[in-house]
Amino acid sequence: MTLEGTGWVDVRDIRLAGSTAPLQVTWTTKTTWQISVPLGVGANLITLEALNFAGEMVHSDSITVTNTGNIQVPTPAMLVVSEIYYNPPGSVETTEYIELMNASSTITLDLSNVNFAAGLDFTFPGGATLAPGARTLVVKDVAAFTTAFGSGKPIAGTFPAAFNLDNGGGAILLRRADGFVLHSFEYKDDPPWPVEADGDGYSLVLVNPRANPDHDNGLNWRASVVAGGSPGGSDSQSYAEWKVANGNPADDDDLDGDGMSTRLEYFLGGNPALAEQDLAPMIFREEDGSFIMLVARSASAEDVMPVPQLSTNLAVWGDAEDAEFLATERLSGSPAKDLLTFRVVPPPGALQCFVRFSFGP
Ligand SMILES: [Ca+2]
Ligand SMILES: [Ca+2]
Ligand SMILES: [Ca+2]
Ligand SMILES: [Ca+2]
Repeated sequence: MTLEGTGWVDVRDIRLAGSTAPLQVTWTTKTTWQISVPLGVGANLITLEALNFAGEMVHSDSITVTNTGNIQVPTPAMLVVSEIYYNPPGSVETTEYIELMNASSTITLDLSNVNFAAGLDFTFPGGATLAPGARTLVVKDVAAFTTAFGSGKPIAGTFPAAFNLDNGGGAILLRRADGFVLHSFEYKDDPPWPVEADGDGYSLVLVNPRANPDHDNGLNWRASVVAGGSPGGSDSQSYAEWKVANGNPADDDDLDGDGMSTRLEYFLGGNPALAEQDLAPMIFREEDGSFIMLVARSASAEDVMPVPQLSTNLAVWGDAEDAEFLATERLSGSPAKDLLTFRVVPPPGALQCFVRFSFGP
């Protein structure tokens, strides 16, 4: 929403109370200004503070605005960092990008003054919005990006001139205009994060972006399906789309008799019409009694996640809360899939212990 005001001579910056970052002010004449402020749904108490040239607060004023539309300020679950291309091949890394996604299916997000801070310094302009399901990009270099990925991508802006996404991993801090932290995490280039994104030309892609994934957990990231990733779009395939492409078998069918249901074939990267005995998860017992559990995950599958489970009696099963995610490794062949490795340690004093995977969302 745009607010207008007059006066306030000797005013250098205007900010929202509680924020240290100034708003973008448009001076329409010498004494009148316009600013765009983000709005949540319902009543919004907006307090503006004016700073003079010495950085001192010289004026403060409040107004209550009621937002009855379906545009609102982002929450961490709604606005996600969906893709990071931090290490393009070669020594010239001008095709780097970072992608944000509106994970909501109904709400348009107000990106006014949403900003990356620390390292990557970028602020979305006042009035910027992101439609439900849409994505937006901040890129290193528009010309190099367009040469690599084509034109027509939703580019919001560029990195600061000297900035590159660190090839050794780095901190990402995404904040709202009011200073609220949407996401603060560190992407990594070492296991269990996908190492294919570290120099093999793949991007990091957030898994299950609509499920409010913890951005700090490497299990919630994968390498892109193809090198270069999918800037501005998605490289995943919904279960419904995949089923249609595979003759629309029923969810629980096992037409090829390999022990994997239709839904499991989707998740594991299998073919529902081809018996693949090697699709089954593998479990080994180490000398110290811990279990090493391996399972494939289709790179393009969504809305499902492997969860190691544990039982001491085969009757009651629970998630193995302390399961350690060790590694992900891209397997050869098509479709693209990754082999995930976990370690599960039996509970102390357990006389016997059993493990399995569940594939819940
Ligand atoms: Ca880089
Ligand atoms: Ca993408
Ligand atoms: Ca099957
Ligand atoms: Ca199969």
